[in-house]
Amino acid sequence: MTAYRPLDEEKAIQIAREINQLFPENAELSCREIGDGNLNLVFHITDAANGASVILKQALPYAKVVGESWPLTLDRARIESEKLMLEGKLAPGLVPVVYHYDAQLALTAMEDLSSHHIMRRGLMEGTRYPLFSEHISTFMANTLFFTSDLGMNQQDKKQLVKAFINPELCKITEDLIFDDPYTDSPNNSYDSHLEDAAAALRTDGELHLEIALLREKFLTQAQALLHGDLHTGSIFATPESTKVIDPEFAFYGPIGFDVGAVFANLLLNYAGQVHWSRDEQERAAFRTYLLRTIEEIWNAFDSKFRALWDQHGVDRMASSAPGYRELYMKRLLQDSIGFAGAKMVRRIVGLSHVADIDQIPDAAKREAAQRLALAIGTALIRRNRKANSIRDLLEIAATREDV
Ligand code: SR1
Ligand code: MG
Repeated sequence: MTAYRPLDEEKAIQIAREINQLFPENAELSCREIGDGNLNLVFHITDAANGASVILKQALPYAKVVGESWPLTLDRARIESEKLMLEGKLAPGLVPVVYHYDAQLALTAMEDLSSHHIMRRGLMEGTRYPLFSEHISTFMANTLFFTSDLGMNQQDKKQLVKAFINPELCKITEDLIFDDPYTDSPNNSYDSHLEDAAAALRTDGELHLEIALLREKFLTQAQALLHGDLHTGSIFATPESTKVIDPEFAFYGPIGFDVGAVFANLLLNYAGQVHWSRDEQERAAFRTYLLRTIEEIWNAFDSKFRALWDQHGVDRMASSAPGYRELYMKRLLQDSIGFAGAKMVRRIVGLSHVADIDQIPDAAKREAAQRLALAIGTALIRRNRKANSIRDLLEIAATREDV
């Protein structure tokens, strides 16, 4: 049995050679560590002779973004590889293929997606993804419906809940999204020009009530097996293709948390367009594109989820009780809007930000983007339980002004 050790590039090549049939026996392999996320090592291994390549992703026993003082379970590598394989069955073509999982090394070998770009980067460069709403709505409808009590055997579901218990990574979310931004936490991090806005978050009782209710949902509602961290940095895309990666935060939680993550990250890019667009005309056009994408995602998700319910629903009461489905879908929308708001706020004042905003070099423009993101985020949180339609979210975004 191989004991756990963090790999370097040389050892990663050795491991890749041992994986059945990935490369010819005497292949000359080269390797680069390319991980730019918060938690893991990622090795890109290539065989220049035939263009074959693979990604090896290894969990570190601590959060890389903070250092060894923040220990973190290696079990997240198992969760990630099992979730990727399940997603591959439920949403074929929308996730990388897993070739191999090594429990001792906390390592997953998977399809290299170098032909794609991280969607967050693409949006920052002004790339449009015309098929994204179609793809991500299918990904979410299929993975969420078929792991919920609506779409799978309810005893088997309880076994899945057990297999995907993920307390340490859930705790990160509980702290970083549903607590720290609303208190004077040492985890928080924000530019000093935002001190007034950060202070206001700490004393806003109305906001705290909504966050407490969203937090309760996150803590208690085992509605479906979530991706758990579905931001645009967890999505590889081209205009024709979408691949969702990085489900190490997977656990049984409220469906709106995944849907809201997608909305939040499109809206964070919307706020960042104060810098990323060349002029006002381009900014208005790109923002319109982003809002249209959100609307398309919700509408497609809503109709695909309902269609799956019609064709594959397993819960007699849920399918027959008058008004139940309308109420269920309305609550999903409201949750998605609330979670989207909470996710926007954490990316401005909490630990771990987004490049769409943080990489704006001009301080005045960065501040404008941050304030716009906070204005949209807090308004979404306030509106969530009162929302009736995706147009509530669109109206909130479109009527908040750049400052
Ligand atoms: C300490 S981990 C910080 C963040 O990175 C991940 O992508 C999650 O979003 C988490 O909250
Ligand atoms: Mg991640």
